[in-house]
Amino acid sequence: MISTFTMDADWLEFNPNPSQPVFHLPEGTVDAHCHVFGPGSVFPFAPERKYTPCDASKQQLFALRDALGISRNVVVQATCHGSDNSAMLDVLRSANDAARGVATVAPDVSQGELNDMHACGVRAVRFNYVRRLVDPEPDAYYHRIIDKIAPMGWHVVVYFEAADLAERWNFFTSIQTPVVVDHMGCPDVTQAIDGPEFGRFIRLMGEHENFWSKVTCPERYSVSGPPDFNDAVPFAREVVDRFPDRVLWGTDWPHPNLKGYMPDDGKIVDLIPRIAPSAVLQRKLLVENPARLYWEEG
Ligand code: 0GY
Repeated sequence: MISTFTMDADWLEFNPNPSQPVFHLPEGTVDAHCHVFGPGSVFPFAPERKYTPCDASKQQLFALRDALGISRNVVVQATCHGSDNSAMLDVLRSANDAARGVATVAPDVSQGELNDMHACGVRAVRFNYVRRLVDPEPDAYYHRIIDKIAPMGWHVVVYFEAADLAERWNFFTSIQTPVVVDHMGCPDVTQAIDGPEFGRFIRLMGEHENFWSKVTCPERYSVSGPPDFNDAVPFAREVVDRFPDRVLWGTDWPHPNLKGYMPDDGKIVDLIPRIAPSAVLQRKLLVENPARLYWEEG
């Protein structure tokens, strides 16, 4: 039976015709944060999802990759697919080693399932604490998952809102694997960059060398808005300046749950020189760091 889904009435579809970026991405650039949605007729969305998106297929992801000059992708399991990773794994199988995956799994996932995912290119699990997307679980739930994935050399990706970091601090800092923080901890960019909230995130990164940060989504957190996102870009630059060997960049395509504004992915690429101003920083952010975390074994 073919499932059909109707996207949410206020869903903003991704821009199908991104502009050609002015900034030339270095050879080997990794888009370390992107998703696929369905297509729902092939990979049905999860019954427990909190949003129903438009379809965003692997073919469309690969077309964006090639149009922007990106070499490889890290595909993050989207919450609208719950813990059914089929759509994400299908991308990995089609990408011929040019994609890695971040899965969502439950504690009862079997070793056989994990091994199959590893063979496809999965190297991490995501723990999501954003309540408009999921209902977070108690720490014990995530500990059971860590016990299974850590011996495989996988790491943990965490998505949380800045105001929740204090509450999660003890659990996060107990994790022994690398921990990648999505979207630089979702800063409230109306607060001072040297204020207590972003300061807590900087302290997390500074005191715990197993923590990495994606400097993704200035467009998501900006209040001043397009085209320059002048309030949010300095937060990304601060993280790159302080922790150049533990930062990752990504498009966040197809930009789930944005309201009011859908970015042009070519313009997202053009923010990079403002986030990482030198060629050395750009190579670390775009090429060397993601290659080390996602493609090197052992
Ligand atoms: C993102 C952000 C969002 C959604 C998801 O998995 C997801 O549903 O990650 C969001 O709505 O903030 O990382 O793309």
